[in-house]
Amino acid sequence: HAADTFRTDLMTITRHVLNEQSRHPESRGDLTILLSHIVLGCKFVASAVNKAGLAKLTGLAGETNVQGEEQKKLDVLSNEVFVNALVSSGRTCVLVSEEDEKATFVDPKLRGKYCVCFDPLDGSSNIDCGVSIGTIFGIYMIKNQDTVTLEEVLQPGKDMIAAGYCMYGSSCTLVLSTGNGVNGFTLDPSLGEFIMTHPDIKIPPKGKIYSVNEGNAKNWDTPTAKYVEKCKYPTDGSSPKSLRYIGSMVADVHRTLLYGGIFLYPADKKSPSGKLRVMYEVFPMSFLME
Ligand code: P6P
Repeated sequence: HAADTFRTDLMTITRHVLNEQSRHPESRGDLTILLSHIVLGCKFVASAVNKAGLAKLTGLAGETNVQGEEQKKLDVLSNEVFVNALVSSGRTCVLVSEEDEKATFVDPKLRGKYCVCFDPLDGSSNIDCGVSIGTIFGIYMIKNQDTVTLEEVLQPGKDMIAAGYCMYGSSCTLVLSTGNGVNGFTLDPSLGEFIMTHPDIKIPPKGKIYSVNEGNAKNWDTPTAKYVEKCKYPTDGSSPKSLRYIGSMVADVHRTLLYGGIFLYPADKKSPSGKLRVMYEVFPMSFLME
């Protein structure tokens, strides 16, 4: 029984990433170092997100906090945390963040061979009501180390080498793939470690849930409207699907990955090219789903 109580062979994200690295003897461990910096960023943001509500109560998140410093909004803070973590890893050369108008070209002295596209805090409009939010990231290997240009972050999604998200919800869950399966890790705050809780995640082949913002129905094109109608009024005698829509992509995708079904944000009259951003929402989530 004691063995059950104190399991010490826990698989942590650090051990998992190192195991993955050992599958590539030629690897110098650059991706391992990069991922460890991203993991640290996630731990920091998890802590800040969990305190955000309380900070408001204690007046820390007003215009200025007790030290008279202007209290940063969570998405601004998260962006600074990830930019600093990625730059200081010494393994990146160009960064694209949802929070920044322009790409960040890393100082040549600190440059590495990876490009990272990320949304530091996706769904941040949901923060104040405590709905799950998350960080989404996608990683490319630079194609031309000598002249780093924007082209490096405009690579096709199929060239992405790793992607993941960290969901800040009832628990802090990090889902990661470096191209060899998808694994989920849950932060144990008492250890400060992400423990593998969802090994080798595979989306169930069939699902009973559809996830779409029905409020956009007026703007849908006919094929979309017909598809959603079929979810609600199946013509093959199957039971209608359930609608679950959180409005935070990380939470909607995470539920879909674990429970199955479909998450869709179709292009419509209001957003003719769709709403979700290709570089740091669609490509990373597609990488994980695929
Ligand atoms: P809507 C959040 O702002 C976001 O980018 C995604 O996280 C989410 O899936 C989507 O927008 C929600 O959009 O129009 O349904 O509120």
